Amino acid sequence: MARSPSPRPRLAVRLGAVAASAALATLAVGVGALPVAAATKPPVSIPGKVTNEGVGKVKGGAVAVDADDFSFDKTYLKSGAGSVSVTVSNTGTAPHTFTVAGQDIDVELSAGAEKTVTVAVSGGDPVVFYCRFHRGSGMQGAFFTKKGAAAAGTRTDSGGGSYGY
Ligand SMILES: [Cu+2]
Repeated sequence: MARSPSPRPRLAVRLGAVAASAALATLAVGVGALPVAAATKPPVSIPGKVTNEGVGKVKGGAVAVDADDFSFDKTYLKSGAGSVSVTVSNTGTAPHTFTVAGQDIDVELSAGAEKTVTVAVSGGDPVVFYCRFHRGSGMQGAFFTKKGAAAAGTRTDSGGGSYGY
């Protein structure tokens, strides 16, 4: 690469530093003024911790979901009842799974991999999907047809441990 000699390198550096600190100041003001949690409220409840990356929509019976480190984007997917073709892309660096209990869906994706599965969405309870490796850190989400519904699995069966009733 040819490096063009700048007549005033020091000035350029100084201007850059000023611009950067101005940008940082603007960012700080923005963060202080806006409550982050107001962005997306979970439309349905599912058991356990959920890292909420927002609400998406199934269009024409299909949707794309990113499996990232360590959440699904989007996390909640509004859908009509029926079969949904879900293309899952691992955009993270860790391996992830896309798993739906009770539907025999459990695909593993290495970093950069993409797989398509078909999920059956009913008009009733939300259909929960999760990553087997990182569910405990909030890597799960759900398809839903109605806001305000609660997943059947809201009972305490997700941890795999004994609660000793
Ligand atoms: Cu994962």
